[in-house]
Amino acid sequence: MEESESASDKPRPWQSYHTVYTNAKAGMDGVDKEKVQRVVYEMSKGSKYFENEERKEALIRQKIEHMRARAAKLSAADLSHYQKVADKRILELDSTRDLSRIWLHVDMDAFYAAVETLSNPSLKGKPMAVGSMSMISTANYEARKFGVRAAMPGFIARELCPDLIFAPTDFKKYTYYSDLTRKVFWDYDPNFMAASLDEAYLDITKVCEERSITGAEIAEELRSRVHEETGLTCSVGVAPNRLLAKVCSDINKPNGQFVLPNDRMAVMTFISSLPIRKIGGIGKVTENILKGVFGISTCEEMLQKGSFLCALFSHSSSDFFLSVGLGLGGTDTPEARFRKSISSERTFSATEDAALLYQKLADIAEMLSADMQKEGLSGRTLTLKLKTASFEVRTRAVTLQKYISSSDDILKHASNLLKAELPISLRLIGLRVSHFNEDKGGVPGDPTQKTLTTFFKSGDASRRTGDDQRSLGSDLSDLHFISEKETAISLDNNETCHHEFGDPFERKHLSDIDDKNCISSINACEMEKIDELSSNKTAAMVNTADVKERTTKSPKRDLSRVSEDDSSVQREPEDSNPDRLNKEPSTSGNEEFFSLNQMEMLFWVDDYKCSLCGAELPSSFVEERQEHSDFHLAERLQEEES
Ligand code: TTP
Ligand code: MG
Repeated sequence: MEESESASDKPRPWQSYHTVYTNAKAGMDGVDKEKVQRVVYEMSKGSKYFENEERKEALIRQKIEHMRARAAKLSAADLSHYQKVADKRILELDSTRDLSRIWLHVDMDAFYAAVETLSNPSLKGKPMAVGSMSMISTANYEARKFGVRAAMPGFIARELCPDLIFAPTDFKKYTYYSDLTRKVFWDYDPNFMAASLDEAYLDITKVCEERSITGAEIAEELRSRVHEETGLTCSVGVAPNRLLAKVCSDINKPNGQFVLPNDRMAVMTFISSLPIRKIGGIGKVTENILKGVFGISTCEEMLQKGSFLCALFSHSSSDFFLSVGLGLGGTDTPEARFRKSISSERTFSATEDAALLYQKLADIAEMLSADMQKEGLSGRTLTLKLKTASFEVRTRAVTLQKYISSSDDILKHASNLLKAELPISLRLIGLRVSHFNEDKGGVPGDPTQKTLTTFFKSGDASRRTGDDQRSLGSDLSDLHFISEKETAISLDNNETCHHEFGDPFERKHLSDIDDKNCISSINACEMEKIDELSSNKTAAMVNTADVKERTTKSPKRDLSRVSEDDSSVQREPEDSNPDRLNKEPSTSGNEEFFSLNQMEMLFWVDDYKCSLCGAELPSSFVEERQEHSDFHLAERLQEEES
């Protein structure tokens, strides 16, 4: 089945080429990692992705050396001082432990692939992936045995598994099944937090109490109800906080569950041997640095090396590391936030076929309209976003005299905007509606339960595939320890993000729910102003679809003004948007977790585009996003050091 690697003395450059594709996802335990590494190496050699990976590796090595040197300079007196600091902090953090809640994390198994198999049972038992030759969204467990996994380019996947069957993405179908699962979740926690189409966090404390039933029983019941309603299986983790619940849901995947009791001892035992990489927010850079400099590979070792962590990292970063060592995580239910815009967009292979572009526009208008109607929203400003074949990003906005929400209305105005740009070759079209009718929802100050629940039901739900991406959600993971500055992210209304979600432990360090929440709120404030960056840098690095592609930067064009009878059409001003990030001094200790200054700040615009460089990664590409923020972190560290 495999080519022999007989000549052991032959150079094996791929061995040091560590991509996300070699990181294990559920069902990939027995995978021949070296083969995957070699295939990925051979097939991506010379690409931008490859160059970037090499650069990252070099930066990480440099950082490790630098930190080792700093650690070596610590005197015995320094270390004894920092040991006291660490001991005190561990006690303080431990005293914040909340064991009163029971959190459940549910994650559908091979979600898109399972839905495709449901509608085409002949796929059962065969290795299959959803997506295309440029990118796959997920693979079933049969394909994973070959090393095929989500976010891998299809051409690499086919090389790994020649019999791989590709199923095209059918986003509508996934949304339909996702909605069915959410109806079940609703019964257990009406305020459940959807982290993506196939993932949610439920606070089951109340239902356990009311029914005098254990978390494990609820998990069993919920899984079988999801199966009854959808024909699909899911896996569940139950734990005293969200961070742990998420780790737990992966343990017995697929179609399994794992329960961590609400008991300090049990948590500490669980966490003691847990590899740090299992924690959302700890990506490759952090993992390599902690391992390379301090020899930390398990969560427990964070506590053992507390003195070094306190000596060499910022207060916020060391707090985060120590809290991981203690198995602390979010237990609160974040408050509702209200949207100020709603958007939908789609990425596709570049085309200049106008009919095709109009068809895409019509599809997006329909998706957007459906989302708006679900939430009872109507708005007056319609923004068209285009990304050209050369990665230039343009936005055109029209402010109408009446509020719209129907797909016909949206399409009519969007078509006018698009028409003015033709002929054009595009790879992305997006539509956003803002300037909502305040009587119809999305109104700050009108926190009805319905709105609240709707927000959590749909607001966090990222729609993600290689081809279809819609807004909301984000990830700032792994950037936390780069900043020592007491700065915070400020929203247009002078709120800071961290005021919204009071959990110091799951915030930016975790790529799961809290990031999504935070960014939902960022999105709510329309902090989306990255066109300039993206137009010039989108071609860069991580988008796996770009592995084979060579792109050229194109200068921004001077965008003309268009006008329309009942509306004004304008290029969105680049510097007058009040909804951007501002630097604000933070006001509480916990806010340090957000302490990233404006340039260091990374978030995912419209749920898929890196705010720093414009590279595209949908929210479900958790590890890839991790890698991506790692890259920026490394870049930043290099700057600091030079
Ligand atoms: P995941 O829950 O990460 O993956 P999965 O459900 O396919 O497999 P499992 O949970 O059993 O490990 O993602 C859910 C869906 O999101 C997935 O079916 C397809 C989509 N997705 C992408 O589009 N791109 C990605 O990179 C990932 C990871 C997922
Ligand atoms: Mg899943």
